[in-house]
Amino acid sequence: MFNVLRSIRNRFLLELYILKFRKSGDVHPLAMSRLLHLFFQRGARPIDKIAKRLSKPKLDFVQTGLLGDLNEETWNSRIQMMHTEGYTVFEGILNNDWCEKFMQLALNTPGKYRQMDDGQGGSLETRFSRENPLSVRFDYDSQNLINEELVQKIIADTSILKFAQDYLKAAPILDLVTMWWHTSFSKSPDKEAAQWFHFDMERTRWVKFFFYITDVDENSGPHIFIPKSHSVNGIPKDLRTRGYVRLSDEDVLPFYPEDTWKQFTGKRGTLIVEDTRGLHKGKHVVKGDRLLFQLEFTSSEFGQASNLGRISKKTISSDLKEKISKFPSVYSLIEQDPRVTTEAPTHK
Ligand SMILES: O=C(O)CCC(=O)C(=O)O
Ligand SMILES: [Fe+2]
Repeated sequence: MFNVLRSIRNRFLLELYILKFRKSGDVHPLAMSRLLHLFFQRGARPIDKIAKRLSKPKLDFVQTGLLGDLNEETWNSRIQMMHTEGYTVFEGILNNDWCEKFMQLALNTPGKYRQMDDGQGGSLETRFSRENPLSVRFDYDSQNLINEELVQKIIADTSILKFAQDYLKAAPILDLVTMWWHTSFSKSPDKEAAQWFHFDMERTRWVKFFFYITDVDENSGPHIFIPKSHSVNGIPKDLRTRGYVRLSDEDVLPFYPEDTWKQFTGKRGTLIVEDTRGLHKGKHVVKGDRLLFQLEFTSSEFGQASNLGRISKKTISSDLKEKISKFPSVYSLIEQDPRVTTEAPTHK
């Protein structure tokens, strides 16, 4: 009885937050935890309904750029695969030159070692050392990435924007630009480093683009996804009711045997597009390391607060400037200096 009342209260408050968001664009700080509660109780169906209510009409993107070679049939079958399986993989999306440039960027840009489950690691801003890493994970801040020409080329790429849009069935909003290393520092998988199974649930609907910048084999920490686990009843209630926690392989095995898991080994330049509402993790690195660049697009800012940082007037490329003026809502989570948009970005 108490649980029923709690669920009704949660649903009611969530509805209030949604109304306020639609009116003012303000996201309540508890929006994400209310969404999570709804998901734990009822699965993804009601979340999808909210996503549909919050989504904005599609934008007119030209399909040229990194994914531009795909013909219509292949494009549609890839979008279809996203819907049925929850992922799709493209090889050779970034050429060697781009991967080299990303590598130089990673070695020259400061970031932070992440504190691990045992409390080790964690650092002030520093450079990453491939020879002597100090933790199992090293993260870069989006503020430092979005001012780079290379990154600006990718976030201005309309084939990527169109792919996100076609999957989301709504205008996309860029809400994550990140890059990180996984290393062999630890002997066992680390929860903090997302090396245990989990689902993401910070918004109502989103899609992630993972770009491998190093060659990834089965020892260097391939990304792992469980196909179809993104679907409306893909995460069984038994697992959902544990909350927003990391799950061990043993927790997951009764529902999804290991031979159903998809392990993505691949050359540098490989792109994995994935709906991380499904179960996923980065495999523990046994040998070597893995550098990954990632973008996320969402159909609504409702959920976890997000700010990608500021692009300075000095560093913005003319291409990105043009895209921001043409599609301000896609870049509404980036601050510009000064504003290059002609109209205020929408926040809904
Ligand atoms: O590092 C990985 O492969 C997992 C990353 C992850 O959980 C995420 O990006 O949501
Ligand atoms: Fe994740």
